[in-house]
Amino acid sequence: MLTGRQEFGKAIFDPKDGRLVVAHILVAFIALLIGGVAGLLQSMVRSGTLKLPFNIGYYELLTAHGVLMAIIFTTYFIIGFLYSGVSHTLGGKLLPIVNRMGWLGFALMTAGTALGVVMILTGKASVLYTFYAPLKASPYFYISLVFIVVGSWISGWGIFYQFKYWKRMHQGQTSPLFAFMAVVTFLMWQIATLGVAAEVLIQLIPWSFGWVETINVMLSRTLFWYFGHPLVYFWLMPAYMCWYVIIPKMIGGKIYSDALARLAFILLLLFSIPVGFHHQLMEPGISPFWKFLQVVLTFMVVVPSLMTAFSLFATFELNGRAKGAKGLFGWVRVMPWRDVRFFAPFMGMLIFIPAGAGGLINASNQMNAVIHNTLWVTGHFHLTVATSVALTFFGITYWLIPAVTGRVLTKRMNKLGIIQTVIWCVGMFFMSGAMHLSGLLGAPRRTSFTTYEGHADAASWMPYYVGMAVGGTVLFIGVLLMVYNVFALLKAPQGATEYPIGETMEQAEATPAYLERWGVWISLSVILILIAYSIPLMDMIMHPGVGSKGFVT
Ligand code: HAS
Ligand code: CU
Repeated sequence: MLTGRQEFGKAIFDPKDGRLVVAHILVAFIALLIGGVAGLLQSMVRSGTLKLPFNIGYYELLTAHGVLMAIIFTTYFIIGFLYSGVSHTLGGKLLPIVNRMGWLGFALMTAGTALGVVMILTGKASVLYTFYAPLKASPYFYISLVFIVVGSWISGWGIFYQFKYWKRMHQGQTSPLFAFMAVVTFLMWQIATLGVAAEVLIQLIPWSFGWVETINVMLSRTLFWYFGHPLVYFWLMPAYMCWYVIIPKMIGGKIYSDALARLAFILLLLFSIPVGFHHQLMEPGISPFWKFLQVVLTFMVVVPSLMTAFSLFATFELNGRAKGAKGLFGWVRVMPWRDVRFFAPFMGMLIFIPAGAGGLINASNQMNAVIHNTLWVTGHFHLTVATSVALTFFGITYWLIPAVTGRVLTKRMNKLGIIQTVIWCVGMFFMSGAMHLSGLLGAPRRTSFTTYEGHADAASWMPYYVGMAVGGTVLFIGVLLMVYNVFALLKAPQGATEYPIGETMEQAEATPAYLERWGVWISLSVILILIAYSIPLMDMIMHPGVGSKGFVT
């Protein structure tokens, strides 16, 4: 258990790599801060309690909130976290070229982010974070996305490079679990982002420059969701990396099975991508058979999450029994509840149970008809990405910053971290709960209309809007405290914090070498994508219907 004796091990993190990691983490949390401000303001503007200068309205603020929280915060944090673990587990230092690739990726993404934020706040890209056509943004907004995606590619290639180099130097050895997972995550990202790259380069940019008059909306949404669903797993997989690799160490236990963890990640690679239609179940223009097929695959991608849940319970229980705990839930007592580095990710796990269950509801065609385009969906993703994933990332921060900067987590910081976690859970309980319930009553998402001109149903939503506002305000305090914590961690007392990588249990089976047969897994992934997408995509291209011109709100 780490509580009470954080200063152990020797400080081992390479300072050059440390700077790269800290740069990513800092931008991530600055994005969280600005995104949080935008989140608070959009609710005030929507409810009419605030009017902002420069015509900054609900859609501008909601776009800024979504892009900064869901895309910028996550991507920067993930790259920083994965680079730190790759540096630590693959040789203790990044190759100079990999470090430089990390900085190049960082520079491109940051240029893209700055351009994108300016476009959004000046009202030239009020298209929300999914940037659905026929809503049209300035071409420079789409160009900013190109910078962000290409930057993330270069960072991902850096991870591949370091991994390949390590494998060459360690012929016949199994790679470290963390590094393996980092490679799978970025392989998945690489394949998935091809969809959004095609959408942006072939469709959106020529259309927003006016080189072509109209756009094939169906095709653009399909390319988006080809990317958009794996996007959510790109957020989730690093959280799973913490749950599988870091958490066992935090609780003083062992990883239940290295092989199972790798298999779960391979399944996530295979099944994350050919499932985008579960976001398009209510759209015309896709025949039911292909929706059905992708829903089946969607239920397949649940399997690795259930494996993860199983594996975590196994780790927890075996750890408990090793420490003398008895009974079905005896293990609960021996967990380090007072250590934020465990507590925050654990709350993420716990909340992922109802969050995932909500996902299963969404994916069921008939129930999707009830909740699609309602605030229920907003509630769903505030539990998944904004709680399970975000709390896990927060929990990581409390040891990651100390580990890479040669500092220690103080008792006071730990306490502030626990308070921050509780604030987050309480805020989310009210906000996401109210979103789920009002969604069931039909309250729509993505609209600044709150009263629907006196429509009878709209009155029933009002109490929930109050709940959302209360929860949102609590969460805003949570954002402020988290950002304070990050800066305080950067100034924490110097010392040595070990990078906490768990070990596999002695009794666990050996890891089969076929899990690293990348050619096989990539081919299988491509085959599944071709099966799920070829015919419907061909259909959309050959029968484009009437293209749409752009709309600007
Ligand atoms: Fe989702 C919409 C289906 C997971 C994010 N999702 C969204 C959107 C986002 C999002 C952002 O089928 C909105 C996009 C937009 O703007 O339109 N989602 C699913 C399904 C899953 C799922 C089937 N979603 C996620 C994750 C996300 C995320 C993860 C972010 C990180 N989602 C949908 C569908 C829609 C959708 C439809 C479209 C809705 C519509 O109509 O627009 C599954 O992968 C979930 C599987 C998860 C589980 C839970 C496993 C539990 C674990 C924890 C164990 C806990 C322990 C602790 C061990 C089965 C691993 C226990 C301790 C104790 C003491 C008890
Ligand atoms: Cu999805």
